[in-house]
Amino acid sequence: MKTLYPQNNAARTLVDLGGIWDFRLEGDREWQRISVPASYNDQSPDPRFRRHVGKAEYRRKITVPSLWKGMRVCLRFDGAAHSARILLDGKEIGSHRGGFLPFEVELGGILEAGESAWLTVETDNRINHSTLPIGTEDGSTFLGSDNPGITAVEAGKKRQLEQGINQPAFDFFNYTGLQRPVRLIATPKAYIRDVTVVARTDGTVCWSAETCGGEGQEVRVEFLDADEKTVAAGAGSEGSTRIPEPRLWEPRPGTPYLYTARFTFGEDIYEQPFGIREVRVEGTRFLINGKPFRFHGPCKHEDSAFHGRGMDQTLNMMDINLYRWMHANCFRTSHYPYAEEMYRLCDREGIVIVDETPAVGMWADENYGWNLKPYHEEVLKDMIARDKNHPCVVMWSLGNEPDTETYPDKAYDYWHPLYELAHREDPQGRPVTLVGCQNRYERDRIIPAMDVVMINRYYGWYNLSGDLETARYALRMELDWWEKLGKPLILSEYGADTIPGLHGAAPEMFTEEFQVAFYETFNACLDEREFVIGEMPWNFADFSTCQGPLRVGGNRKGLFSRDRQPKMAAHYFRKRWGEMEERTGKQH
Ligand code: BDP
Repeated sequence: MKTLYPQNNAARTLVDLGGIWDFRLEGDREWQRISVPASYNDQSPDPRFRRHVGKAEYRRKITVPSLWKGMRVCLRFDGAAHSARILLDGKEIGSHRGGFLPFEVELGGILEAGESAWLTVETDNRINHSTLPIGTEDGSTFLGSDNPGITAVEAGKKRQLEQGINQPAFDFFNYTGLQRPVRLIATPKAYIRDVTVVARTDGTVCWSAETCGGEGQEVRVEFLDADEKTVAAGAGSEGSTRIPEPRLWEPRPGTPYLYTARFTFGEDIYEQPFGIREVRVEGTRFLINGKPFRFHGPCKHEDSAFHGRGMDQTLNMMDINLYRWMHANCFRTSHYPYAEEMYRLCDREGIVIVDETPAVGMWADENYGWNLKPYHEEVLKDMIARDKNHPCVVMWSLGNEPDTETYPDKAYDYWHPLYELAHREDPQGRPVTLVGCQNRYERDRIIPAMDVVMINRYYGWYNLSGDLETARYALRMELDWWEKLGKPLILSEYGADTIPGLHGAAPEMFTEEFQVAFYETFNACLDEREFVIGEMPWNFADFSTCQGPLRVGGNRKGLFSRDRQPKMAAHYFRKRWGEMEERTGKQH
């Protein structure tokens, strides 16, 4: 669904519905209290909140201000995981599938200015082979050992399934609920539905705007520089013009200069920030504004204590400041599109984003994804529609670690049309990738077909465990193979679980010394190769996962602890990336 990021301006207004709502888990009669936006799972000591499988209900009273008379009013949900039904005074007025992208529900003809009603949102956190992200359907766990054939274990699994088990096919906790802002928004009746801005480094800007209603009205657009001075203008629902002496949006350590396109249509106004920057893959290089860009920054999760996956601007600010502290210049939104506020912040901070769909946990069978494809296409389109204007977004990731080797042809037939779709949908023509897992890479047909090869590798951790000498040997051997492809490669995940405060003069697994030695080993191999254009350690910070014998209080591969305190490896990367930044800085 196309829905512009809500804004307050001379024509539009909004009411943030964040705060304490009524809440109950399916089957409960009593209402409790819950904070929105946030995942509900970690807001109570009641273990049922954490373990809950199925539906949950949120409720609060809403009032459309009488001042909004004559305006178009709707509810805007930035993300309700994983699906939601919206009811007003008990009557369903909308629904949405997928927890990481926004949707609107129109209130026109349902609730008028000056009226109040009870808003109920019913969320559902169940995941399976038809959802994104994906859940296992046989109850098998991502992290545990299933002990096939052991009678009592099999019987136990059967019982779990009967009682409604919800196993993620991915390695992050299945946080859910109203995790992102909910707002009442008002626009003029005839309004701007969508805007697109594509700017080239020579100053050419193409725009388009979709409008609803307002027959005979014309779209006008003004382009403002960062001092709010008008530098170009145009009229019509699409067109192009030229910005004189264009100032480019450069990633850190350059200046992420932002312009604003102010669209007007009848009484409506929408202000779209944008940057002048071009992205292109040429040979084995990734060019931003014609200059080779090297990605260095850890992948993230939306994850923190109490909030779970809930949007938290203070956390976002701290995380981005830690990126700056480390001299990191990018991250991948592993493994789902993040809250819009984060992209807006990165536009301003010059942090580059690889934007990923929630396609994580893709299994392989004879029917490879047949029941998922149309929905996956919709999610990809909606993600691109939401994020297309952000200068910080430089590449699309179709998904993370699908099985691409069991049925390589089927995997190709599933993913390649999505690759083409992403190219068709993106007005800025950004490169497209798919993140591959540790596999028999020679069998893989689809990862090599991407514009940039992104691979996750754990030599020395999940395999060749603790033996970094051999890990180096194996990694070199694999890199030799990829080098022949002649495409740019990013190591999109590599890392080692590390318990802060656990030390060993001889670096052994789980110690802070081992994490540093692991990265030194990998990085030495990456530094040998020109076609390697990026390194994305896994992960920025420790994060919550489902339970399993491989996880002690979650995934501990963070460079930082979950409360954002640096491990030794964070200092190591700070030094490494600081030196890289200095070298890049000199080229500016
Ligand atoms: C990779 C996954 C990531 C995991 C990581 C790990 O892409 O989601 O958290 O492994 O095991 O395979 O730490």
